[in-house]
Amino acid sequence: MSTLTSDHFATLEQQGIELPSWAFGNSGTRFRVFPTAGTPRDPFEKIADAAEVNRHTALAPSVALHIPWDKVDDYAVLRRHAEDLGVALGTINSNTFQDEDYKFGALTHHDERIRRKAIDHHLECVDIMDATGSRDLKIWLAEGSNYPGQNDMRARQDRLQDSLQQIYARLSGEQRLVLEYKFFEPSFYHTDVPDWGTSYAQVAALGDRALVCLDTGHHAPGTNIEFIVMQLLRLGKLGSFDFNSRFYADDDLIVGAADPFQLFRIILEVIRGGGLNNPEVAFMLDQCHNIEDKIPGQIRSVLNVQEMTARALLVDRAALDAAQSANDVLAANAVLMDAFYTDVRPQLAQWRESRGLPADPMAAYAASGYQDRIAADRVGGTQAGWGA
Ligand code: PSV
Ligand code: MN
Repeated sequence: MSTLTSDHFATLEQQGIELPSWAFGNSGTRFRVFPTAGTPRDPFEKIADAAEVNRHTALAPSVALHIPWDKVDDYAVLRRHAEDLGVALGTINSNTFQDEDYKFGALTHHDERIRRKAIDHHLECVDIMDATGSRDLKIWLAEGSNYPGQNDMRARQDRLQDSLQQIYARLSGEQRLVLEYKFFEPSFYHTDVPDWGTSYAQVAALGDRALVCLDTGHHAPGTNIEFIVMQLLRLGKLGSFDFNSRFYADDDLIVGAADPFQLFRIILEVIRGGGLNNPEVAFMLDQCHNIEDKIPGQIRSVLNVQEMTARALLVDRAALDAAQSANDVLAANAVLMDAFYTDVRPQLAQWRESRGLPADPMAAYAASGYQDRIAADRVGGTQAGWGA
């Protein structure tokens, strides 16, 4: 049975996972959005909830914003509010999927007025990054077509590159652009950025500060995601993760819930490729909590990432190398499985306590009374959700 060492704990102590502001708002499927008592009404309340996750875990030092959902009059005030609560404002996500004008595309649109509008939205996002101190602009595009012949796919790639160049040119200093891919939805015939190869080709043509964002829910069933992780790290182009779980499509469920072994394998490749606790590779969640409580949902998520990181750190690299060199297939596989099957939870609980954190953050949150307080306090107003 493997045991976590002080070196492992030193590595785990550095881990930070960015939370999505939208995880704290109401969400649902196209069938129903279920409201929850205490749901934030504005970005200030979303950040307060995110800070609560960090308070119980010390794992979530920053919060990603989505524009226009998280628009405020004064971003300096929002930034101070976050900092007062012990968290930072993180990635700025653009949104070109909820405006009437973008029905047939945004950054790829053949209508120059609409494409200009979409580019300008991204330039506004960079203005916001300047005010929030955010490093990354994350772009996910809901663009594509539903029917063969509907669009000139080639011309759209060219317009996309031109649009991205204009956005990239606006970045300054340490700022970066990360381009997320997704194989389908909302378009079903073709998607303009469907896979890591397309994202890579688009960002490689921009420059060093343009990278790929890998959302774990955005692949066809059976895809070997850890291979993509390996390849992007090898190419120096893995900018960030959107972590979540999927059973069927872009389910946005809790990371590590559907397939903990897949999360373990992904993190193993992150470690192998030098991406763990590497500021160049941002760990973020991109989840929605439709039926479960949102703050505990986020606590569970960051704990799952921590737990699988701990298990991946336990892989005996020397034994693995030896088994691989000897073509000992079963021994090599056994090295991985030994680490994966190690229950690290008791050790992690003890370690948390030694750092003044709750041994069981889920229980500590439940006992904290925070949920009852926000349910009592946040009365009136409009609860945040998709589009608000
Ligand atoms: C698209 O499905 C996506 O993964 C993108 O990251 C969006 O910004 C996010 O979900 C919205 O929930
Ligand atoms: Mn995503």
